[in-house]
Amino acid sequence: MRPDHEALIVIDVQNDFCPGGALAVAGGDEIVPRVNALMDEFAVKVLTQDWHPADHASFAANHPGAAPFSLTEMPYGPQVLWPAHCIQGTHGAAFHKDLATDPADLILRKGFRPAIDSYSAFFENDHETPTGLEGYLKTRGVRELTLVGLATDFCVAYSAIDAARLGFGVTVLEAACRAIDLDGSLAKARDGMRAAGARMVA
Ligand code: VGL
Ligand code: ZN
Repeated sequence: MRPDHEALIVIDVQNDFCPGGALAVAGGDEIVPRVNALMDEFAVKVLTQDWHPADHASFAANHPGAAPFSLTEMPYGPQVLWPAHCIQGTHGAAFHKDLATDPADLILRKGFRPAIDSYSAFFENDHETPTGLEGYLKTRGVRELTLVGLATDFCVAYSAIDAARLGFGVTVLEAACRAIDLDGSLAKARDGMRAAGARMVA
């Protein structure tokens, strides 16, 4: 068992990010057995859940004429417009049925404010509205994080970069992640995570 100052952070292992889902990540479901095994190893474990209202500003359908995967400008910067996904209370927003959720200490929901997206488990996409996860981990004495989940190039990367900036030691276990890879976003995200000081482990 890992010591109490280490936490496993499992990002968005939800139906909509798995094959058949609204924003399916290729092989998203393949990571579930590995993630479940990791849950047995860590004393502290947190699951995150992308959790959007139906009128969320990140959905292309809420921008007349906009195509899914196109870019728009939000008050906080550029934003990809996604197919509607992870709508609160729907099957798509639920965790993959084989993910072991019972062992989790905390399930952190994010992206619930209609006007702002939240890729990172720590800050919304304005990079200043906190989710509260920093306080949760630091008050529990956690200093080292292992990140796994979906998608490597969006929610995992934003979380890893924020965590490193907040002073956590960060390891990203790529074997237990899968990427969307939109226009080279995976290569860019890996460079960004490395530059922020995250340890990338195959
Ligand atoms: C995610 C796009 C939109 C993710 C969430 O979990 O990586 N990506 N919402
Ligand atoms: Zn989302």
